[in-house]
Amino acid sequence: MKIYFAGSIRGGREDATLYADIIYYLKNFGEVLTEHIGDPSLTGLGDDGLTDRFIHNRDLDWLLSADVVVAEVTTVSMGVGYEIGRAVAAGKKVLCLFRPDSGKKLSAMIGGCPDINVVQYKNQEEAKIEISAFLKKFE
Ligand code: 6IA
Repeated sequence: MKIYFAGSIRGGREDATLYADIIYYLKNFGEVLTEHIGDPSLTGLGDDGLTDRFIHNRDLDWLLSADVVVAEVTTVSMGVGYEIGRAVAAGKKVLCLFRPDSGKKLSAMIGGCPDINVVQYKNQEEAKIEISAFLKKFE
C-alpha cells in the first residue's frame, strides 16, 4: 500500500515530532511516500534549494499515485487543505486526524466533507488505533 502522509510545513512545525511518530507507525502498513514531513530540519524556509513549483509537481505526483492519504490537520495548513481537496477530487481514501484538545477548530470544509474520514484523538495511542482501524480495511 502506498500512503501519502500530509502535515503542516509552512503552516507551522509545532507538531513535527508527532508527524514523525505517525509516519513511523504508518510504515507498518505500507510505503510512506512523504517521510520528510516528520523531519525536524524541514522548516519550509526554502533553505533546501527546492522551488515551490518543483515541490508542488513532485508532491502532486506522489499524491495521485497513493492508495490512501492520511493527514494530521490540527495545525492549520493551506498546503494540507489543498492536498486533501485534490485527494478527494481524485477519489482517494482520506483519513484526517484532529486533536480537539488543541483548542483549535477544524474547518467545516474538512469536517463537513462526506468523502473524508475525520477522527478526533487525544494522544498517539488513540491515533494508532484510528489509523489501524482505517488502513486494515484496505490491506
Ligand atoms: O502550506 P504548508 O507548507 O503547511 O503545506 C504542507 C503540505 O504541503 C505537506 O503535506 C507537504 O506534502 C506539502 N509541502 C509543502 N511544502 C513542502 C516542502 N518544502 N517539501 C515537501 N512537501 C511540502 C517546503 C519548503 C521548501 C522550499 C523548504
